[in-house]
Amino acid sequence: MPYGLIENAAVAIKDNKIAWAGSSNDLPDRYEDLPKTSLEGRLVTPALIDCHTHIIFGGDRAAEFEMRLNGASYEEVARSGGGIVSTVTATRKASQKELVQAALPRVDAMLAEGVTTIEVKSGYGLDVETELTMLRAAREIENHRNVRIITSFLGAHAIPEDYKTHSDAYIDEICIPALKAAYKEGLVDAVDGFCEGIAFSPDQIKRVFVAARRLNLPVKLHAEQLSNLGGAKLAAEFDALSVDHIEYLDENGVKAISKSGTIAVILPGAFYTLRETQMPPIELLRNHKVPMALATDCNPGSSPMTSLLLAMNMGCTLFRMTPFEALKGVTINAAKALGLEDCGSIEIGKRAELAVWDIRHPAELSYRIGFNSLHSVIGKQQK
Ligand code: DI6
Ligand code: FE
Repeated sequence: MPYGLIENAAVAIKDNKIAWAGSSNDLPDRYEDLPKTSLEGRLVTPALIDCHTHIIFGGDRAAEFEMRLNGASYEEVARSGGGIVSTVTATRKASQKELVQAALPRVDAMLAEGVTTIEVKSGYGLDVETELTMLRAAREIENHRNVRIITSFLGAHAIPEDYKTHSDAYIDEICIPALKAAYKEGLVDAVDGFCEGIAFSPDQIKRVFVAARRLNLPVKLHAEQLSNLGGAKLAAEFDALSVDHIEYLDENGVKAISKSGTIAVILPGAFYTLRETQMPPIELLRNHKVPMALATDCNPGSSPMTSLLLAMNMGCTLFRMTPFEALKGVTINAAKALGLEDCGSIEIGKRAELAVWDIRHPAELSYRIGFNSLHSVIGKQQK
């Protein structure tokens, strides 16, 4: 049965872990004494995982969105202080507390759709102090909400104004020192980069990855989003957890990540916002058995989206992913993209984090547009 769907199922939970799952007729006697909750025939899935977000940032870019729709050119937007630079400026000005307060409503929107794990990147500081502040803010979210936060250091996200003409020096003087300082404080779960003509070259990313390897940290990469620089192949050489965006990934790149066991993270929110026309190579990924994940890419520029359910719908409608692939993309494959083995499926020993839905069939999660059928979330999340 696709989805491994079980009618009239029961799940036994002990010590916040799944102790047993199967048909309720087969529930072993030893669980009879546990307190019971009836879900009245509702559908249960693993709780959702958003494995790629930039949810911590200062300010917003609504004004520039409006400017562009009123006919302003990219240059005019940039000259009036718009674009990623404006987010960097606003993020540097914000305190840790302000960054957390600004992020919480976005976090709440995700939690309301059954998400219990969110990956959060740095990358709008681009100086040592602000990169650290962003990661501290990300970790602090766990003190305010019942959610598990996984961090990625993204110092190599964009070239700050004062390093425009010498981005190599940025890698040496800011990015790698910031990574080391963040690691020392326990703020880094993985190391990410943006490998692109408008950002960093494969050679520069490689230096960041070498630094990550020395610290024993896993890597992932924004690769092949706007062009094909061979970022995915480089990431595969470092056994990357994931390569993300990948609209311009070709078959050689797909082969490389299939060998390294790297997850392909599909981000339809950015594709949609940028009105991209190059589709990620879903069929090639399928043929080479590369597991696919789906995420919001929540960020103020290319994906101001907080709905993982909408990302599922877009993955299906824009990219022809199947609803089954979409659900795996926000559960088990999203867990793998974060290197997590204790969540993402309903299996004995995993964290008891379940989403309960007012639907009959799992395809309804991807089929609806802008409708939230979450009934409740079960299970206390533990870090
Ligand atoms: N790829 C993107 O689409 C965003 N970052 C990245 O690496 C853009 C971020 C922004 O415009 O604020
Ligand atoms: Fe991103």
